[in-house]
Amino acid sequence: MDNSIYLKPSGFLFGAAASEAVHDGQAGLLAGGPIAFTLADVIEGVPGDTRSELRFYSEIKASGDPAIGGLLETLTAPRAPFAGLTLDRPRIMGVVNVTPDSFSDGGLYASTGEALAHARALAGAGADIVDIGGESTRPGSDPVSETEEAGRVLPVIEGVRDTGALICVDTRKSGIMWQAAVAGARIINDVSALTHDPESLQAAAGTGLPVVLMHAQGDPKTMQDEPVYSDVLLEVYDTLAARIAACERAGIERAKLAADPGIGFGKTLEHNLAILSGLSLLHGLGVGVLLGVSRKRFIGALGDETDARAREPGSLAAALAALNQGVQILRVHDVAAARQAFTIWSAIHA
Ligand code: 9MG
Repeated sequence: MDNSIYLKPSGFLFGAAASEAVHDGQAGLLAGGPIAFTLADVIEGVPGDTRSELRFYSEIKASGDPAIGGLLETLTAPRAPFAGLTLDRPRIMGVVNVTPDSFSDGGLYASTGEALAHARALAGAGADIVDIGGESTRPGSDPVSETEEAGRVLPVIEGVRDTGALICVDTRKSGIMWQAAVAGARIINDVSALTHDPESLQAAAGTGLPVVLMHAQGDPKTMQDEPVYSDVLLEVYDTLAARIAACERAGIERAKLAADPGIGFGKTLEHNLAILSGLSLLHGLGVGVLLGVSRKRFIGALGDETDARAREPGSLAAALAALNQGVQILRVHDVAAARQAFTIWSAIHA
C-alpha cells in the first residue's frame, strides 16, 4: 500500500470559543461544524509503520503541502444532509431488532406486533431514524435465510411508514435491500459495508437509497475469535475509504454515504477503545460518521455489567464522548435517554 497521510484532529472548542478561533484562523470546523479543532496529529506512513507529529491547525493550513491541504479541506467541509437530515446537531437512530437472539434485547420484539409497537415508541420518543433488522449480527450468531429475514422486517417497515421517523433497513442481503426499499425504507444499514452479498453494491445503487457503510473484520459467527490489526484506527479508516470509493464507482454519490467504524465487530476491548479515542480522524473520509456503542460488550467489560439492558449509563457516556469528536449520528436502544442527554449536551455547547 502507498504511503498515506492521515489527520487526527484534537484540541476541540465549542460555541463562541469555536467561532472566534475559526474567525482568527486558529481553528477549523470539524466536518463544517459546530465543533472546531485547533490541533491535529499529522500521521504519515502505512498502518503499523507510521510517524506522527502533533501540529497546530494554523501551521498545518500554512504548510503548502497539497496532500495535507486537500485532506484538511475534506475534514473541514460541511457535510451534505444524510437522507434529508442535516448533520449540524446530533441525530438519533433507534434500534429495532426483530430477532429472537440479539445481545441487547434478544427476543423482546421478535413478533411483528411487538416490533411495530417498539418502532412506534422509538419514533415517538424522538428517533430521527428507526433501524429495523431481522438478522442478529451479535458475535457467534448464525445467518438467517432471505425468506426468514423478509418475513421479519417487511411487515414492520410497512407498519411504521407514517411515524415521521426515517426507516432504515439493517441488512447484508441485496434481495432484502430491494424489497425494503419498495416497502418504504429510506436508508440501508449494512454491517458488511456492501461486501457480504456480491449483488449488494449494485442493489444499493439501484434503490438510490443512502447507505451506512460499517466496518467489520470477519463474519459475525467468528469475528471475535482473534481479531488482529497492526493499527486498528488507520486500518478501519483505509477500509472505509476503499468502500466509499467502491460505492462511488458503482454510482452511489458520497453525499448518500455515512461511515461507521463498527464497534465490537471483529475488535477487542483495546481495539474498540483505540477507535473511540480517535474518532475525529474519520471525518477525513468526507462523509457523515455514525456510531453504535449502545449496550455493547466493551461497556459490560469495563463497567462489570453482564446484563446488556443495564448498560445505559456506560452507553450514554460513550455516546457523549463521541459527540465531543463530532460524530453526527448515534445508534441507540434507549432513544428517550439519548434524546435527553444530547439535548443537554447541545445546550451546553451552543
Ligand atoms: C446492526 N448493527 C449492530 N451494531 C451496529 C453498529 O455499531 N453500527 C451499525 N451501523 N449497525 C449495527
